[in-house]
Amino acid sequence: MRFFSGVMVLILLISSVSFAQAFSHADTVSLRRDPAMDQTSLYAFRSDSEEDRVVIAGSYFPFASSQTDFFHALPDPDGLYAFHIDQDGDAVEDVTYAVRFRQLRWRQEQVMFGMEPEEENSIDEDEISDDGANELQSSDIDLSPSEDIQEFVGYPYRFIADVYRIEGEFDGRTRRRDLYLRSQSVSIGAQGIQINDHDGKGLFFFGHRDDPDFFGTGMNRLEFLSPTDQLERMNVFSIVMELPLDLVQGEHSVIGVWGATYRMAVRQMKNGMTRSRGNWQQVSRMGMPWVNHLYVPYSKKHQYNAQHPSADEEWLSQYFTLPLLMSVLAEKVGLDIPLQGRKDIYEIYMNGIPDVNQFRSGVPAEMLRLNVSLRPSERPSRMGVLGGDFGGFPNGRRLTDDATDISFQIMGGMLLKTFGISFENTSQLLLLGDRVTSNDRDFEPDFPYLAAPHL
Ligand SMILES: [Ca+2]
Ligand SMILES: [Ca+2]
Ligand SMILES: [Ca+2]
Repeated sequence: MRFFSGVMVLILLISSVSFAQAFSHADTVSLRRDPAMDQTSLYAFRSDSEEDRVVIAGSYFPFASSQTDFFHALPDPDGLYAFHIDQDGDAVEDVTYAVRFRQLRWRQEQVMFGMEPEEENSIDEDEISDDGANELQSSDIDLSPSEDIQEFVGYPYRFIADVYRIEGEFDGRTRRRDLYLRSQSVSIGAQGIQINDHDGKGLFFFGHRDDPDFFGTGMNRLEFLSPTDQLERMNVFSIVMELPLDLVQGEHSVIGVWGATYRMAVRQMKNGMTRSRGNWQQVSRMGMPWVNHLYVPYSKKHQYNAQHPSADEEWLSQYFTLPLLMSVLAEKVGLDIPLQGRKDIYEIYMNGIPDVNQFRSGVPAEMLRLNVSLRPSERPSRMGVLGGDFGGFPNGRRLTDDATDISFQIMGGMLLKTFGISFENTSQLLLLGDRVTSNDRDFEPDFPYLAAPHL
C-alpha cells in the first residue's frame, strides 16, 4: 500500500532525525553536553484567558523524565536566558526580556535537606562595564529574606530569578540594565507554582513543567498503528511570561520573537568551581519549530544556534529555497509536489504570510512572527493556519498547535496557493504527519498554561 509505505518512509525520515533530536531538542553535540542552555521550544500567542496579553514561553533542559531529574534539570546561574522581540521588522530586537538565575549558597555545616539556605548569592559576578572592560565586583543584589522566597522542603537547592528588560539591541555586554523583576522564586519539581504579577504589568513563571512538545516516531508498522508521543512523561525547565500588549508591541500589529541562551566567553576552573567572564556568547537559538532539524544541514547546525536573525538572509535563507528534505519527501514518500520555484517555504519562514503575520516592510529573517491584533480563535485547530485558524502556527505558536504535522505539510506545499503558485493536489499532503495529535497531558487553561511536571 502506497499510503502505508509513504507514511513509513516519513516516519523513518523523522527517525533519522532521531528520537533524541525532535523539534529543537539536543540539536547539536554542544547542546547535548550543555542541556541547561538548550532551548527546546518557543511559544508566542495571544492569551485567551486575559484580555490584551501575549504569552511567550520557552523550555530548556530536555528529557528530564522523573522526580530524580528535578535535582539536576535546573537552570544554570552561569547562563543568560533571553526572549528577543522585534517590533518593526528590521530583524533587530527592540525589546529583550532576559532572565538570570541565582542559586543560593548553603552554609558549610548545612548539608541536610530541608535546612534553610544562607541568604547569599553563591555566584561571583564578573561585572562587565559599559566600555567592555572586565572588572570583578561583589554582588550588588540585596538578598535579604523575602516573602517571595518560599520554603524548599526536600530540595537541596533554592533558586531565584531576576528579569531584565533591555530596550534596543542586546549587545552581549548588557547585564544589569533595567532590572525588571527581582528575586522571583523558582518552582522546582512539582512544588507549588510561583507566579509574580509585577505591579500588574505581567506574570512570570520559572520552573519544571511537562515538555509541551509532542511528536511520534517509530521504526515499524506496529508503532505506526499505535503511535506514541516520544516525549511522553518527559519534563523540561520552562520560563513563561504573560505580558500586556504595550510591553511587547511597537507600532505594528506584528511582532517577531526568538529565544536565545548565552554563556560568557571564558570559563575558568578553580578549586572545583567554575567561574565565567567575558561577553555573552549565544549558544542556543529558537524561532520557528523544526527549523534546525528539517532545514539546516548538519555542518551548519551550530551556526544556526550562534547566529543572530539579521544574518539569516545571507546564509540561512538558501536552505528554505531548496530544502534538502523536500526532494526526499517527493521521491521516497512518493509525493507529487513541485520541487522548483518554492518561494512559499522561504516566505513563510523568512517573511511571514501576507495579511496574516508579515511586517509591511521588513528584513527577511527566521523568527516566530505573531500578529497580535488577531484575537484568539474560538474554535482552535491543531493545524493552525493550515486548518483555517489564523490564531495559531505559523502565526505565532500555541501549545496545542501540531507543529510537526504543520511543518511537514508546509514543506509539502500546503500553502503554495497562498503565494500564487497553483497546486491542486493538496489532499496527498494530509498523510504528512506523525499521528500524534496532542500532548500527553492537558494544558492548563490559565497561566502558566504548560502542564504540571511528571513525577
Ligand atoms: Ca527591530
Ligand atoms: Ca508532554
Ligand atoms: Ca502530530
